[in-house]
Amino acid sequence: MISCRICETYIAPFMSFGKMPIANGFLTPDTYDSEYFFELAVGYCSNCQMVQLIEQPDRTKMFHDQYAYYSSISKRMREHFQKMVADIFARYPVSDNPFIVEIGSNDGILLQNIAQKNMHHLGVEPSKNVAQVAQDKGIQTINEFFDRHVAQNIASKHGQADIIFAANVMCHIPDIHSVVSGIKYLLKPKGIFVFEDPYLPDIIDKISYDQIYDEHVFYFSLTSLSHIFNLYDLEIIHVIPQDVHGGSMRYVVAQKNAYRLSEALVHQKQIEDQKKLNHASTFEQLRQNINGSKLQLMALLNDLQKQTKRVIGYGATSKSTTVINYCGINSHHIEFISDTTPIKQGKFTPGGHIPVRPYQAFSNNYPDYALLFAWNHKAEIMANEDAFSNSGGKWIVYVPSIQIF
Ligand code: DWN
Ligand code: SAH
Repeated sequence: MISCRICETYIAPFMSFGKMPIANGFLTPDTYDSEYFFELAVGYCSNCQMVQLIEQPDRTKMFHDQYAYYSSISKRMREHFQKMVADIFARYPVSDNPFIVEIGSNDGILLQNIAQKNMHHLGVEPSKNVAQVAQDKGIQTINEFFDRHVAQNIASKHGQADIIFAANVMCHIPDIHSVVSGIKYLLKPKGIFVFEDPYLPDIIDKISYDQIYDEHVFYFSLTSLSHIFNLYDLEIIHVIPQDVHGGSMRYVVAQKNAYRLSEALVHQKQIEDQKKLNHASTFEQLRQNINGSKLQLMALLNDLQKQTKRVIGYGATSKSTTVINYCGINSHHIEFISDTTPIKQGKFTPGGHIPVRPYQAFSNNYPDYALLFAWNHKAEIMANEDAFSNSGGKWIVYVPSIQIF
């Protein structure tokens, strides 16, 4: 049992995935002995409905100077953030000399679209190596974990912000009270806070349980988020569903009563109310579905192993750490995982210790099957991989169900 990070109600886990390593903790054999593990388990709060990890490793174990996720690796995501910035500026015109902040700015994938306009901006990014990439592009970035204290420092140095962006980072920060109170402080009276994160109903519907790993301490819904913003006199004024990262929601937040609430928001709330996100049966069903997905995937991989088929993994994602360790996938099932990120190449996956190799290891010697761990980038990857399919190669996906194509 833990107490809810939002409202302190007691929470029991509805599912445990067993011992799990750090999702982005790619390693070399000399450090296998000191590899860190924790129990990956999730629960939901019966009061405020926030779904959350029972235990999360210390943030310095996850975000440091060797952080393995470089956002700009995906062309599709670069285009996504370019369009996001354009859409937000079109819908919410800013004053003459605006100040734009981004929390979790990584390698500058989003802020580069602001810096190009010569606008006053600031990224807040604790992982030094990715922050450095942004700084090298001329993007103003401070190497800090955002919280209330950092927000106050930013406001005293730069003034309040017109827009605060945050993509795939709000769900990473356990002290959400400090973050939301910092946002309240930093935002101008008519400013907006725009953020997006994986959406709980998508995870439930698609059984995309691999979104559950150390970095993701929260699994948001409109209902659970409304509760926390309300405590700080902020409100969600608009939502726009996104098809990136397997189903995300973009939320626009403002000071209470500063803007009219959108029809899309009212509509989404109605949809969510039918999802029974406060029922134990919803999460018991999810637990059973996750277990079923594991059994089917392992039956397939064991069968292919018996047939001595060559199988490789495609994309050494954070998500794959949950699948590999929960299902018990090892280097007998999967020869190696192909990944385009230099920092991951030549290393071994967390826990499962499957080799990670450059893309050429795949393209120079096509396997019989490729297990698509980067299933959220399926459209982008399929557009590039005709030659593999034409060679007779087959894809395996496991979200929303186990399929071979
Ligand atoms: O929330 C988070 C999201 C935004 O990014 C973070 N906590 C960590 C990370 O999660 P992830 O690692 O699951 O993200 P991706 O975007 O699914 O990772 C894709 C991986 O696949 C990268 O390592 C790059 C690789 N890749 C590849 O080898 N070939 C990707 C593409 C598109 C490709 O063509
Ligand atoms: N926004 C990018 C990166 C998402 S990965 C994208 O959508 O692609 C999550 C990022 O949040 C990492 O770069 C990590 O270092 C950063 N992060 C983690 N905790 C943070 C905190 N407290 N404040 C700011 N950034 C944080």
